[in-house]
Amino acid sequence: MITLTPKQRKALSGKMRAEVEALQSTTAAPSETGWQPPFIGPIVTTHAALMHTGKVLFIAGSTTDLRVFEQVCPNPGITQITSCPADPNDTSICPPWGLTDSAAVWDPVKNTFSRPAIPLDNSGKPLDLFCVGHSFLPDGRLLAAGGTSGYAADRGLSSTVIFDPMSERFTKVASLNSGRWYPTLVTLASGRVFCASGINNQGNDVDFNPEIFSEVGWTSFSHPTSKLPTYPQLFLLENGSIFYSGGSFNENAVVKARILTLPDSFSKPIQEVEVPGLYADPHNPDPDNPADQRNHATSVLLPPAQDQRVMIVGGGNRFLYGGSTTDTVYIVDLKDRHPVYRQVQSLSVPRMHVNAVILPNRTVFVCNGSIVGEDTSLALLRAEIFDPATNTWTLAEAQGVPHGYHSMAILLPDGSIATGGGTPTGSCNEIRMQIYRPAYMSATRPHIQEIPERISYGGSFNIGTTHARNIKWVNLMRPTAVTHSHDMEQRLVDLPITSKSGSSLTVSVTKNPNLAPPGWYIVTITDTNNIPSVASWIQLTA
Ligand SMILES: [Cu+2]
Repeated sequence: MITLTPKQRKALSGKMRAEVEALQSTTAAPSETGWQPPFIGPIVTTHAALMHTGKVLFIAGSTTDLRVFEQVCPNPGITQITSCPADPNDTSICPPWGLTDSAAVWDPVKNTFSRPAIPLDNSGKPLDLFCVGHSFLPDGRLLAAGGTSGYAADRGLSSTVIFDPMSERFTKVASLNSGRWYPTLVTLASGRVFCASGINNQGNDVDFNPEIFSEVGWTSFSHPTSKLPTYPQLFLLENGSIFYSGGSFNENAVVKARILTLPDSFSKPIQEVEVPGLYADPHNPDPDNPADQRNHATSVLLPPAQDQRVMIVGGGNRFLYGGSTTDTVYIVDLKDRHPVYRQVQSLSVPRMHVNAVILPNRTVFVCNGSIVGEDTSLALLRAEIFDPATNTWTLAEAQGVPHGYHSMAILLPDGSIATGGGTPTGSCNEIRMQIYRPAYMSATRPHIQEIPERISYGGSFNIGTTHARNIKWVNLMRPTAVTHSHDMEQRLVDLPITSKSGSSLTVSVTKNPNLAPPGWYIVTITDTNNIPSVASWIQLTA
């Protein structure tokens, strides 16, 4: 962990000032690569999910109870490229009206927004979808469970909604058995969805009895897990177990990283095995030590998913707003008989409220966050790119907009990354967004000319491409569903190439739905220069 002196902090922000000012300038033009000029998004993008229509669902809900203020953060010199409705009287989707209590659908190609209606609660008010958990169902609809029922104590909603990307509508389905504020959802091999943690209806404790969503609604396990923190960073493993990486929302002084194995019946206990190596003092994790707390660290199943390596990056101590942070990075190989976290190269600076995005060239892009809690003056940090083949980081350019607590970053089908969100110290809503275009976007890219719409487990299929001879990887990538530094969905599964001709590749699909749960994916091909194609959508079914 690095502790910065005030002088170091000043030097750090000074070093990047020119770069950031250039980025924020009204005269900044879009460029082929790097961060693009900021633009105004539709709402504060606390939650984001890439749908198989190519559009992105954003959910704000009340987002930290700022609804009465609708306060927008200062945004110097931004380029406003939001499309507003043709009818000048219709301001419903144009900021600064209605930034919260809402959701929005963004078309990243046209840069237009629409606003889906939120289902109502029993008293006729829109459900507050702030702090739901979300993951995809096999048909591509997004399941979103829990949320906010009040702030007097932070109380969890039990309602569950489904967003259909085709009709772009929410519908209400069977509620959870418990209120859950800050739960994590994991889509399982069966297409059912596991839900853990979240603060209950009374706001007095986390509900530690996980539930599973199926065709009959939610069913609870009768035995509790250990006291998993809120928004536990969970990953489905190839054997069907679930890994808790140690990353979470807010305070976690009790429960260390572990593997949870679900029983074959709801009445049996969930088995838990601790994964050591992450804590300075394994017997006594320190709530004031960011390296022990990992508050708003980010965790990622490194590409390809077949390697079963999870990386945890940065994070803070128990304080959201002013918390000290760590630059340390650890990786665990979950194929080992007795997996242990091992330290790898650190970030260039400590940071929390970070996001990690798997790129189609099999690197991981890390951005957002601040060196201290939600301090925006220490938030205009360089992005950093991790190469899992060498376990090393490369620095990218600094961001022009601070995105701290309640921010997001997602991969778009063209290979760029969209960032947005943030509610610095609860004082305003950051509605600027920014796109990062990795270096590969200016290269000559391979193209997918032909690909099936649907594939199944254990089969093989052909991809038509004139670049077939130069393709080294075919990637099956699950689209993102991210909030609070944790993407509950993204993973990159290798599709091994079994044969090549001049104009086509044949690849095989894993037999194991734990490795790639049923649902919609994007497929990309990467050439021998590490240049990936634009993505094509495909549905993986049983
Ligand atoms: Cu939050």
